Amino acid sequence: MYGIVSCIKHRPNLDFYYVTADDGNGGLSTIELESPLKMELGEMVADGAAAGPADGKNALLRKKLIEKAIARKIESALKETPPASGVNELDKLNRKMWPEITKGASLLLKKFLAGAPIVVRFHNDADGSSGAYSIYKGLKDFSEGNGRMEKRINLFWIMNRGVIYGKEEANYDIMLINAYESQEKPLIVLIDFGTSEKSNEGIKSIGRYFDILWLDHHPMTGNFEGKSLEYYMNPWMFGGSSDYTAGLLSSVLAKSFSNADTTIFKDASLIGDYSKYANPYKEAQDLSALLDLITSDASFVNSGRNGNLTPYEIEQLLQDKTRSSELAMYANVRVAEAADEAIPLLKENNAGRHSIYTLDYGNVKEKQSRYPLLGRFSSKLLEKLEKENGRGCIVVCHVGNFISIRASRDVGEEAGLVQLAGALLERYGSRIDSAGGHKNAVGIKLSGEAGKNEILRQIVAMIRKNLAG
Ligand SMILES: [Mn+2]
Repeated sequence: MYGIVSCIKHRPNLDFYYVTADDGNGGLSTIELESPLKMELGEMVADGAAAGPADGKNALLRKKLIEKAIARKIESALKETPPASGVNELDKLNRKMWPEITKGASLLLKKFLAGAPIVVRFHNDADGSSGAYSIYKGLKDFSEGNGRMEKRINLFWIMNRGVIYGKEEANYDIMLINAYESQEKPLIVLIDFGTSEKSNEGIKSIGRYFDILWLDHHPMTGNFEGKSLEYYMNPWMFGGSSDYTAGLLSSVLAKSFSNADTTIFKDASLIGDYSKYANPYKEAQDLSALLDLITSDASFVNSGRNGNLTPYEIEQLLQDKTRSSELAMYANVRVAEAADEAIPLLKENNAGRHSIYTLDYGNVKEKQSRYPLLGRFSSKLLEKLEKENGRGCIVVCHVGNFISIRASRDVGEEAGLVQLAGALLERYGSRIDSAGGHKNAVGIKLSGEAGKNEILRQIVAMIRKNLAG
């Protein structure tokens, strides 16, 4: 067996190496080793020791052989057809997206096998975390018998608070991979990130350092530059909609190269995002509530160490059946209580056949916990009002710098929520950090609380106008 040094982590005393090794029989593995000997990228390694220089004709030949072995391994892993979903519309979409999905999967596997640094960033909600977990399960299944996937030090999972990939996020990710030298360009996977123009700067600054695999399902509006990336995929490009969640997309991608069972995560993502494809059964509902809780406030899982959440931690939590069902129950109860408390505090505005309810969430929220986050709470409140009133409506909740708008399924389009986000940005651009979402859900982050009331009044006025027209 021989391999080549494909990635190096430089450390003060002992460098850390990834070696992509070919056993000559079509078997391929990515081995990690520490060595006091200085090795170079592309250097040949046999039995754990340097076995030849990295330069010259031989090195090139070896590199080609390994590349071929990687390509062979990917080809044999990729499935011919998408997994059957049981829903006609989804099967159709999956078939249309399949070439893009398998192209994305090939890229992911190539980086993974070549030991390149990989950063997976996901939105902190049930959808985003389901997506990240599905990718994790897929890679774990794929690397079965190939050891240590969980401990791989150059595979980073980062929960992202929000749906913007800005300069700050970009700088952080560049810093993460700075200690590495890699034959393959590092990869970043972005899951459930939205299509804000505010991400353009982040995209621009990582282009030199990363290949980008972007899995999303938000409507593609404005001058978002991510959509022209080579590995950008979004059901909207294939006649689908936001109902096809990022968690579902990631799950299909994971299944394109593995036998990982990600079904319940896919289902939790559909429930979490109120997709029309959601199939609400108890286990998936509980998982969705649980993910929502721990992505809002990771201290439920990791005692607040750093506020990050990784698939390893999710996996560990789910193995503890008692703890995870307790937490799911707590999440459900806490959200229901908050919605109950909110009802008497609502202000109602009439808009034709519908009502627009506004709420200062600061009067409801527990100060000591992040849970429930404003967006999730707004969805629950909407659900409760729909049930109580027996008809659709709109809720506008706000706390601090954040405003969250939710519209019932049959009202959102008419209320013009997606266009509303754009109009607000145009009008109050300097006072808004971000605004965007789906036709039934919009989130707005203001740069400060000053002027919030004016913007709230404007939101209500615009929605009323749309509903009257
Ligand atoms: Mn989503």
